[in-house]
Formats: sequence, structure tokens, C-alpha cells
Amino acid sequence: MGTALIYDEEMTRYKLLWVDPSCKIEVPERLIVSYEALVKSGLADRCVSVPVREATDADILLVHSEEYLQAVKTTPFMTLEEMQDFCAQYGDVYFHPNIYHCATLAAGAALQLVDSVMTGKVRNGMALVRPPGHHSMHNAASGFCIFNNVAIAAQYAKQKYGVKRVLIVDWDIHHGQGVQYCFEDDPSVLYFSWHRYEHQKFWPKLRESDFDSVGKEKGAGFNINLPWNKVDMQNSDYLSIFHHLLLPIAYEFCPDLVLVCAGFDSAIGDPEGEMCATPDIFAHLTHLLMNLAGGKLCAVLEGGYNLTSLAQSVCQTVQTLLGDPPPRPANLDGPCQSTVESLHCVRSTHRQYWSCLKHAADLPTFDVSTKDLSLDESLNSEESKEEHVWPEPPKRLTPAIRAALLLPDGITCPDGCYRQSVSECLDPLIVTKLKENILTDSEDDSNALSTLSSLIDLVEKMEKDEVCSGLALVHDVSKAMKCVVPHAASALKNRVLVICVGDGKVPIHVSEDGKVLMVQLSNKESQEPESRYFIPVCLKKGCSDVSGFIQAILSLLLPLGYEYDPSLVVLVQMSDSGLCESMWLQLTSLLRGLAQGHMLVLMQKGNEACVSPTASSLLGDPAPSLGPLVAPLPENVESVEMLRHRLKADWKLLQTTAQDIG
Ligand code: X5A
Ligand code: ZN
Repeated sequence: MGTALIYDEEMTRYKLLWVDPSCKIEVPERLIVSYEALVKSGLADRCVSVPVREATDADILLVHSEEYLQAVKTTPFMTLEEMQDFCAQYGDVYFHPNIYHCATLAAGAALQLVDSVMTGKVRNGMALVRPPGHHSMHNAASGFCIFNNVAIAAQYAKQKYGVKRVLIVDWDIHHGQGVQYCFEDDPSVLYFSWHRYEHQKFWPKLRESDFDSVGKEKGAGFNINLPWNKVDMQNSDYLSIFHHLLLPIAYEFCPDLVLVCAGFDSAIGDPEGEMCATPDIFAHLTHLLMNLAGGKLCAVLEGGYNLTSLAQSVCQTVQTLLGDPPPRPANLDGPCQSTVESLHCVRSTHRQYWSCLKHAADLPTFDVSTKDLSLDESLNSEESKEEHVWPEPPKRLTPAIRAALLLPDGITCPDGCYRQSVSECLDPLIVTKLKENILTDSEDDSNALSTLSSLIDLVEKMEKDEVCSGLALVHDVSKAMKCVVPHAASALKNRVLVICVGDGKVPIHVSEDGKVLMVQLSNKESQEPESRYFIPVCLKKGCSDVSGFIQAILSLLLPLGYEYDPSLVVLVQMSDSGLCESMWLQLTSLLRGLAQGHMLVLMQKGNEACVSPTASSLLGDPAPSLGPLVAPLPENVESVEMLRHRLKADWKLLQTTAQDIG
């Protein structure tokens, strides 16, 4: 199951032929540098190359009017003046004798990608296209866009494959108003867009790009707009929106297919976006979407005008689609005030449509529309524009061994995994330590000793980057945890995030030095008191409340994990975890976004059946879909909310309401 890459040089063969300051950034080099970066980094070679095709008239008419299509078809025969006149009826768009041809290829590329994913030829993929699509409308070109590539792809997927629910994530920095208009009254397509808005001062300056455009009639609730009212947004701002808005709704919606309007003008250095999120953030955004729809994700290029940041961002996206774990997220320090205000507005507006937001606070009392804009420095334009420099994202090297498994004799090692051998010559220092601290006299048989020291061996291989992740099926998870966690945390630069799933006492004491962050997910109230680094989460009825559980993961565990930024994740399945397999696999897969995928999974003997699915998730296979979700148990929602409320002073990525700050 591979990753498709769709590209054709033909789409570089058109350009702006006259002077127009608002269009001059949309250049053929955008596509050339993106593709060259994929080739140079070796990523293109790892993809399945799929040819483009021309979209047919019937394909284009899925979204556009006959009249508009016929008009665009005449542009190759126009003189320069005629083309300029033709453009004048639209906003910020130019034509060229070859752009109609390229526009059919761009839409056709999106359709080829949908075909490749839907037929199972590949798992996911990316199409590098020009012209972009998300601004173009039923009857009009707009913002460099001729045909709406992604909207056409969504209609096509519904029609040709009977796809019931499509999620469109538009992370381009502009509002894809064309996509919004196309699906406004359609509940089968959920459109999410974040965009630079600045209280309607930023192009396309539409009233309907604000948070209160939620969709119409049957489609009410299926259009989600997150306006950025300031520039300079950072990685934390983007992640906050995913954790507290997009992902909870996306999981509740349960798409059969995810389409991404993958514009990279939302990255640092872009002259349009003026944001500060670094290219590696796209690895995380991609990763966080990859466990929806059983991994069926199609990314289609939209904007992106800083050639350096564009090429880096494209590489981060494609490498993640290929299954490599994302890099360590850099300097996350919580969302800014303006982000939290926007988040609060959208969450309270949408809580009537989505049960995951039922508990969201009321609309804030401050009146957003009458805010004194003259105080916004960001609007005092030119002088405040900064030239941004950022380091090139380090090469993401994945260890040759993606998953090493420590299994008892007689259990076969799943394909693609490496069998960690049981240590034969034991390090005497470690033996003494283990005998003193963990093994009782009656048990210090050589078997337990060698299992535990093999575990330590495994963790050391992960620290040295020889192994990416590990799984151990052990006789006693408690002892394994007691042995491995302190050992890993003792290395100077290490921080260990431990997640215990299931009831029972956590066998290690968590100190306040921050070397270990322990989160327990269990059915029962914890006996131990909560603290900054020991966080018991009580979820009644375990997996019979899948909704409550996934929401706790998305909006509590992930933000904590991201802010903590561990060097190792230890995921422990206690004997009585009671978690259904699909939920467990979602948890495992989502946690690969932390610590560069350095995760050790500890499972109790007796749970053999779960070894092979867990191993495949460590290898990067997407988790199965949870199915459409019903409302979570109110008591679970409440206890998670209370916990979030208590912890948000210590953990800034847990903030969701304006009151949470200051
Ligand atoms: C696809 C895209 C931007 C148009 C900006 C016009 N279009 N000012 O990023
Ligand atoms: Zn854009």
C-alpha cells in the first residue's frame, strides 16, 4: 500500500504575460521547485508515480456551469487584450493560451488521485498541480484558480464510488470560498477552512468567511470557518485548532475519504500568509488526518508562494504520507489570545451541531465585530512586515528497524518487524539493579531477568536511533514498566511520556521534576492525587463510550503530549484495559506523532491476538475507522472538561476559551 505522487511538467507551461502585482507571485517555479525537492530528497522515488489525465467536460460540469466552461474553452484563441478583458470580470486571476489545458490536467490529476486511492492501488497521495482550485466558483474564476480541483474530486468520489461522507480540510491561508459555496447545503461534504481574515480586511474580504457561516439547510453545521484575525500565527496556534476543533468534529463525522486543499501559503516566509508556522508542522497536520477514513487521504496542492518554504512543506507532507513518523514538534508554547478567541467563537457557534462540542462555553461577551481595529499593529502594514528566516528542517532519518518486538518463544513475529533477541549475556550492573529494585527473591529466575534486560536493551537501541519503536509482550507489565521507565528517564536529555490504559495502581511514583509525565486512562477514580505530572483520567464504561474516549485522546492527551514533547513514549496496556481494538489502534497510531515515533508498547501475556495489529500500527499503517460516533457519556465529558480546566494553567495547549487566558 503506497503513496501516489502525481505531477506533470505540462502544468508549468503557463505564466502571467502582463503586469499585475496581485498575480505576479503565481509562477511556474512553484511547481518545479516542489517536484525537484521531492526528487532530490529521494521521496519521489518512494512514491508510486501516477500519470495525470485531462478532466472531461462531464467532470468539470460536476461543479461548474456549462456557460463558464465554454467561456474558458475559448481563452486559448484569444489575443492578449481579449484575455485581459476576460480576466477583468473576475478577481485576482490571469489567463494564458495554455491555462485551459493546464486547468483540465490539474482537475484530472485530482481525479486520478481519487481513483488510485478509492480502487486501493495506493493508500494515499499528493497531486502537485497548477492552476490551484479552491477559489473558483460555479460561474467564475478567482484567486489564480480556474476549475475547483478539490470540489470536483469530492463530487466525483461521491458519484463514482458512492462515498457517503467526504471531509475537505483546507489548510491554505486563504478561504476557499469556491468550495464553501459548492457544498454549503450538502451534509455529505464537511468543509473545514482556516484562513487569514483580519476581521474581513484580508482577501477575499467576504462576510461569509467568518465563523458564523455554518452551512445552510440540511448542510447546517457542515461548513466550518476558523478566521485568523492576526498574522504571525505559529505551530501552537495551528495544533490547537486541530486538537480542539477539527479533529473532534472530523472523528464524529467519520469520513470515508479525506481531501486536503494543501496550500502552503500558511507556512513561514509566505508573502501572502505572513504566518510563522514552520514547514515541519505539515508533517503533524498530515499525520493527524491519516487515521481518518482508514487512511484514505488525497492532498492536492493549492497556494504557496515562498519557494523555499513551499518546497520544504511539500516534502514534509509527502514524507508523512509515506508513513515516516513526524519530526519532534518545535517550540510549542500555547495558542495566542487571538487564536483562542477565534476558537471559542467557532466552538460555541458549532456546539448545536456537534456533540463533541456540547460542553463548549457560551459565546464570549466581548463583541468581536466592534473591536477597535486601529489597535491591531498587524494592520499598520508595511513597516511591521518582518523578513523571516528559519532553519531548514533536519532530514528525517528513519531507523532501519521500524519496529522491534520482544515476544515469548512460540509466537511468530509479524511481517516487517524485527525480532528482538532475548539477551544472553546480561550486564552485571543492570542485573544487580533489577534484583534490588524489581524482582522479589522468589522470582529472580533467569527468565524474568533476561526479559527485563532485553527490554532495557531495546530502549537503548531506540535512544541510539537504531530502532524506531518497540513492542513487548511480557509476563508482568507492572514490572516491565518499573524497570524501563526510570531507566529511560535517567538519561540526561530524556523525557518520558507514559500512558497507562486500564485500571489498577500505577507501579511507579511520579516526581515533580518533569522527567516523566504519566497519564492513566481508566474506568475507576484514581486513588493517587492528580498533579502536574501525574494525570489520572477517569472514563466510565471504558470502550463502550468510544466517543468519550476518542475525545479525551484528541483534546486532552494529544495537547498534553505535544506540549510535553517527550523523547520516548511508553504505552502500557494493563491486563484489564477493556479497550476495543480499533480504539487501541487509534491511540497507538496518533501517539506516533510524538517523540519521532519512538514508542515502546508494553502488553500483558494473554493478549497475543493484539500483537500483530499493534505492530502494523507501529509500522505506520493507519488505524481502522471507529465508525460514526454518537454523543459521549455526559459524565465522561464532564470529568474530562473539569480536568482540562484544572490543568490549563500548567499546560497551555489545553486552552480553548478566551477566559482561559489572563
Ligand atoms: C490558491 C491561492 C491566492 C489568491 C490571492 C489573491 N490563491 N490576492 O492561494
Ligand atoms: Zn492561498
